[in-house]
Amino acid sequence: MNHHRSSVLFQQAKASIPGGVNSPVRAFKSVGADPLFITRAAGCTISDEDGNSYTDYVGSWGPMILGHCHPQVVDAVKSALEKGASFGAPTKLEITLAEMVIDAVPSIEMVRMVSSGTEATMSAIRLARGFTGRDKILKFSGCYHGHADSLLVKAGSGAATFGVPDSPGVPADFAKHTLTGEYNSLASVKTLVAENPGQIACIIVEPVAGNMGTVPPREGFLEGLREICTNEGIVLIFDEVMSGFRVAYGGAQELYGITPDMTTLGKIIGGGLPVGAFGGKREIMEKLSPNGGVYQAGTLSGNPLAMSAGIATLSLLKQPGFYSALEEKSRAVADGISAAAKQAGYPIYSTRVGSMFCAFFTPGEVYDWSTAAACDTKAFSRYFLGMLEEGIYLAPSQFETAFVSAAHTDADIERTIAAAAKCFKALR
Ligand code: KE4
Repeated sequence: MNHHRSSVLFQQAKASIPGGVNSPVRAFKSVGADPLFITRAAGCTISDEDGNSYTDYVGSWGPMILGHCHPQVVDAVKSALEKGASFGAPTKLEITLAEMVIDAVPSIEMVRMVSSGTEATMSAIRLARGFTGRDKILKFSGCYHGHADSLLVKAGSGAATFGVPDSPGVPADFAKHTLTGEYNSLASVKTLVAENPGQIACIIVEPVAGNMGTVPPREGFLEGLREICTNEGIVLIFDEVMSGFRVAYGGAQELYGITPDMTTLGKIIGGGLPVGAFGGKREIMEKLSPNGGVYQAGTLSGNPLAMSAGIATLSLLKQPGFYSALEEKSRAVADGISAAAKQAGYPIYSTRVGSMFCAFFTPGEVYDWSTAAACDTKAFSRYFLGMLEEGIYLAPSQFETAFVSAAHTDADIERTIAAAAKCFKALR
């Protein structure tokens, strides 16, 4: 495929935009290629500046569960725009979406809208600290919760259980309040909690990890976190920015039957427009300004265009049979790719939760960051570029999740599996 125009645009973009992109993972750095510049998308098809079209499994990193340009979402945004793009004042639309979220996710008694997942997690953590009066937080290696300073932290080396910055610009004084456990390891959590008694405000976790590839929670992991948080007075935050309305209408907490104290949301609830949200128990949420003292704000929070897209999207997801139909498509494509790898004699470890799936380029089980990091990323890159040549658009990193939409047809899935078979054979 010819990508000339995209490459020319990428060079031009790099002169005015750092790295030529407005979010790093889009730069295709980890797969050693120039990114494609997209002109349009419809259904599960995305098209680039050179006139190439691809079957899309990125779906804007999760939001496009209906597929691109669903007519009811497009119409909802168009009619909202004709009434005004933004007022900076309350609207009925915000009540409608808030009530839909509360209806979908029973653990959420009140919810505040923001404009990104990062804002949602940053604000939820501040609220948990304000509610508990504690400073420390606990996250997990391999989980990503956006780019707020307290979350760009990695485990301190050796005995130091304090976090250390994972990015220049994050002061050590901020990082030291962030503890890092190992995903699927309750033992690591119990050790950190014992070492920091009465000091941890919250544990924030992706109930289905989607930012180290797709890593499901092992039996008992989420239940164990719930028990520890209940016993220790720690706020349990499920970061469902990716899994919310993705793995079930009520998110991973519905799928696994675990009730967090707070939930963060994003992606799908904006239907492709900028929306994040954080919500939870009334007694916690009431601590938020203007009622309580924990400050949080946003010029475009609850924006009428974004609310309209979210309302239209959730209305369609709520239709009977939506998730069961998506489950069948997702099973078909993930199992088909896994079978193609096996047939080619190429070892991968395949994971899937609902319409989130991943092929890990390793023969062993992947259940946390260290086992994910052992993957052959060079082989993944060759697979990614091979699939792109076959017209299949995957996330340009081994440590991301592939997403199936309602717009993927059986023909799209068959073409994807055939492309994977060809690419795995070429890797041998
Ligand atoms: P945003 O600030 O990007 O809207 O959301 C941050 C975030 C929070 N929590 C979870 C579980 C997330 O997956 C994300 C963002 N996901 C990445 C994809 N791995 C967004 C893609 C990007 O950074 O460009």
